[in-house]
Amino acid sequence: MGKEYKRTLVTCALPYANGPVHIGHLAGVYVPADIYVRYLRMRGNDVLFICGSDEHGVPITISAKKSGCTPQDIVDKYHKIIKESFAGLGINFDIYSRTSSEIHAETSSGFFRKLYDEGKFIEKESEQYYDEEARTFLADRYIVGTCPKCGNEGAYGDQCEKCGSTLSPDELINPKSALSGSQPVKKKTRHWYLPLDRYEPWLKEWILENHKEWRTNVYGQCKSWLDGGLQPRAVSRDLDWGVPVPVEGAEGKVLYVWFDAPIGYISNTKELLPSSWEKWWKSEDTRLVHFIGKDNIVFHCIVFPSMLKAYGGYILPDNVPANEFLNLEGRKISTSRNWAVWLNEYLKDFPGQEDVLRYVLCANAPETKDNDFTWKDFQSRNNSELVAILGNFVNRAVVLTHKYFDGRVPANTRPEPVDSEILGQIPALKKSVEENIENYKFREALKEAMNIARLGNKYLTDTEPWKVAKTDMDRTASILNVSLQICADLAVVFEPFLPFSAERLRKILNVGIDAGLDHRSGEEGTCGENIFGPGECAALHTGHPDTASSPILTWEDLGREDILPQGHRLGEAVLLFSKIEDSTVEAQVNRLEETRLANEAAAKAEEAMKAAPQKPECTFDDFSKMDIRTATVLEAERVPKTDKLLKLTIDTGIDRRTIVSGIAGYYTPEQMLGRQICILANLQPRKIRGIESKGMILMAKQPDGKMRFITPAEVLANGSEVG
Ligand code: B3M
Ligand code: ZN
Repeated sequence: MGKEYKRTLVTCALPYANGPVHIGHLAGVYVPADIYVRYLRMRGNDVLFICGSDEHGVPITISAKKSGCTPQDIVDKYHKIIKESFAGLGINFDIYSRTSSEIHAETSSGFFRKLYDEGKFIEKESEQYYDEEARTFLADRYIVGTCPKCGNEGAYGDQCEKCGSTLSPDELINPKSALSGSQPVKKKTRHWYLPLDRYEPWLKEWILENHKEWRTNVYGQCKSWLDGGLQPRAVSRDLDWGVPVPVEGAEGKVLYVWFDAPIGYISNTKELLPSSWEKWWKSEDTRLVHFIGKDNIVFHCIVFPSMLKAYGGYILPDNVPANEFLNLEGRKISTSRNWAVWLNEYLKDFPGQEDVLRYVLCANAPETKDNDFTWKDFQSRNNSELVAILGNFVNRAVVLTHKYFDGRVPANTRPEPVDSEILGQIPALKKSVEENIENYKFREALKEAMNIARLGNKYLTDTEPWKVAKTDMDRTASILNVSLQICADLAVVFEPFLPFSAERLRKILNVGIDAGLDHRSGEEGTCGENIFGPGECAALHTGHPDTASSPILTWEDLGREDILPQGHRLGEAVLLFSKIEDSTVEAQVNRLEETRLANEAAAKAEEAMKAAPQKPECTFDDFSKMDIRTATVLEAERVPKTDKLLKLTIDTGIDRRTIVSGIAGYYTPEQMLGRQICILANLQPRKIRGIESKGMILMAKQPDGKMRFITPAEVLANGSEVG
């Protein structure tokens, strides 16, 4: 693993607290990070695992406005949901705090103030859109208008979601405030900028020269940003939600969310280890690794490192293993369209099957390219890999040991060459698991771990101890002894990947594990504001077996041929995994189908809601030729042999006349009687189905296609001129 470090600090992207986490987040960031941390700890490393909710930013204020509550209500709700669901999936952060915390406000504003006092910012006045009705500056996302690229009238000031173009508010046609709907005006405002261009030479050396080992997608994105030339980046915003800018006269301004959020890693560490956090962030003996999704690369490889460099005294990330994106059933996961598998819902729908999701998300992790999650694949990996290989092997080995040897590990009385041939393959698989995890290749590492289970399963199938037992109990003893050693290997190797199943397997084998959580050199036993309370920590971290004499396994035991001593008593045989039925998966697929149909209907309705584009301009003279009057319907009847036409007799205030109108699909003759309407009185008369029609009734076509009358708000004199 290159340079020797005394400790490793692992951070995970702070999820926005305006929705639950979904499988895309898990596959991209949290499952690989948890595997990495669990593994490092089992290898005896001193590791700190930091995360928390990212609670600022415009999306949260928009969610609050939409829900008619405060941003604090939104983040309180989702911080709790996210934190509990991470714990539910065994993502064992040492702390999961939040950026609306007091300590974060102090830390991030103190960070800003130091850079401000040392003149590390550029101060610039610029013109921004201001909503005079709402009396607030408008963040880009709060400005809507017509996309100049595709004509989408619901484009935002920063992006058009229809054609994907990145926009600036000035590019929008007919910009409007999303808050009040009014036309925003340009107003001067002062902001602070981090001059990233000044750090370009240093970044080029630090990344492009010294971190060629970074993942291709990460290195490539950094290179294109650097080759493109960096610009000063705003670090403050005109918003009323966020960490206030700690400068006199900056009322109404907050730190830009991407300035304060990464500092959340530091404030969360301070919160957990008040007296020893600095060695984790300021000592060169610490290796810092950021786990993120690819959309966060620039912030973690360019912006945050430049901030740390500007501040001075902080370490920089040794690696940023960003994953690509996970799609769902062939479509991009979308929070706003509810096209996702939400972690909190999964845990409710699949109790006790946390590891199935961990397994599938790791096996399908988008490590080098976007990948796809399908419920069919979820089911088949569970049934044909976890159940049929890992679970089946363990169950057969244990059940047969209970059957023939009273549940105790038998002596290896009749070894044969095939035994050592099988066991001899495990050290190489162990090494491959280690190398792949240490190089952030978790998919490959999982496959190699699974190959140990495949080995065992094939060994049992080939040696058929249930048949051998009929004639040679000594050989049966050896076969089961070997099989149980492999089960013990699995109880160790799957701890990082499938901690729940590994724990269950250790219970079956009646062994413990040293998961290495006690190596942390922070405040001993401090769990801080973390996911597991102090009591739970011990259970999860070491999982002591029920008898003092039972072995406590360590990573180093993996690959040994005598992990379980002869005579060791096993626990009860229980199935590690259960089959997932078609009906279970169909229910999930149906839910997604309902979501898709609902999205389609919503998109259609939204499309329909959009007013038809304006007609070409007309002159005032054109308009003055039209004689629009109020009128009242006196009689109404259907026109025979048509289903669309009504024949109306109306009082126009000028005369009584007949108008034939195509509104029979929307109104009955009875509904028409006595109704006051507006008509175009001087439309040239024409014969419709043999009836002379003089004039036209003015109707408004609705988004649903129905026609509605333009009816005066109060009863007016017939013949009133409309102008
Ligand atoms: N809140 C997550 C995202 O962009 C963002 C990460 C912050 S990490 C400091 O989805
Ligand atoms: Zn567009």
